[in-house]
Amino acid sequence: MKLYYSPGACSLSPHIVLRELGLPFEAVLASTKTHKLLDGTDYYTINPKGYVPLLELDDGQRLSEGPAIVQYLADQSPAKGLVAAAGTMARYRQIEWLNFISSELHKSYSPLFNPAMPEEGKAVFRQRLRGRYNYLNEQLEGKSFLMGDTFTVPDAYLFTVTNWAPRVGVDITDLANVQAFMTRMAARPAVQAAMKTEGLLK
Ligand SMILES: N[C@@H](CCC(=O)N[C@@H](CS)C(=O)NCC(=O)O)C(=O)O
Repeated sequence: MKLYYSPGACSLSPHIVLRELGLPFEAVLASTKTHKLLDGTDYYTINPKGYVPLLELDDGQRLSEGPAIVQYLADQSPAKGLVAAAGTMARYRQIEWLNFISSELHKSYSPLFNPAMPEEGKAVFRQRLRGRYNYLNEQLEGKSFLMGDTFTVPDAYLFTVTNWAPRVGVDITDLANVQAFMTRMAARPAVQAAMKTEGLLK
């Protein structure tokens, strides 16, 4: 498999999942700034949406959208327990989290990276994010991960987007449960390996 990624972008989530699962893959840099691969290939010819992540399977099929990719990957190695079985309530809880992170967090961060967004607009999204993190902080009370004691795919996504907070002025340093979650995640060998590959850690 190939994972098209850009350093520190939301593609870090499936990157972490691939490493947690120990699946063989090639990480292919597709810069979100240039939309070009290192060999000059126009990334739009690979993914017409132009964004990462994109997973290319060994048979050439391509799968986009982070929440779909992480579920696909985790379903390849069900014994690892990174996603619950299809049809169970636990699976719907994981989808519920993935959708929350995608629509309520990820896409509220996106305008904060957009130089065309005026400061007043950014303030609205910072405030919205703060509200969502207050909720998350309550949800993480007494839990190590979103689903309880064990790491599952939404945790990789939550870690990935929350890592952006200090870069874009979202102050959540006082939210103890969120901070403990981030520290716990950052200590995982798979997270460190993914971050090293992306040049985010030495
Ligand atoms: N709906 C997509 C959104 C992916 C997305 O926003 N990717 C960003 C990086 S975090 C990107 O590649 N932006 C560059 C672009 O849109 O051209 C998903 O959930 O996978």
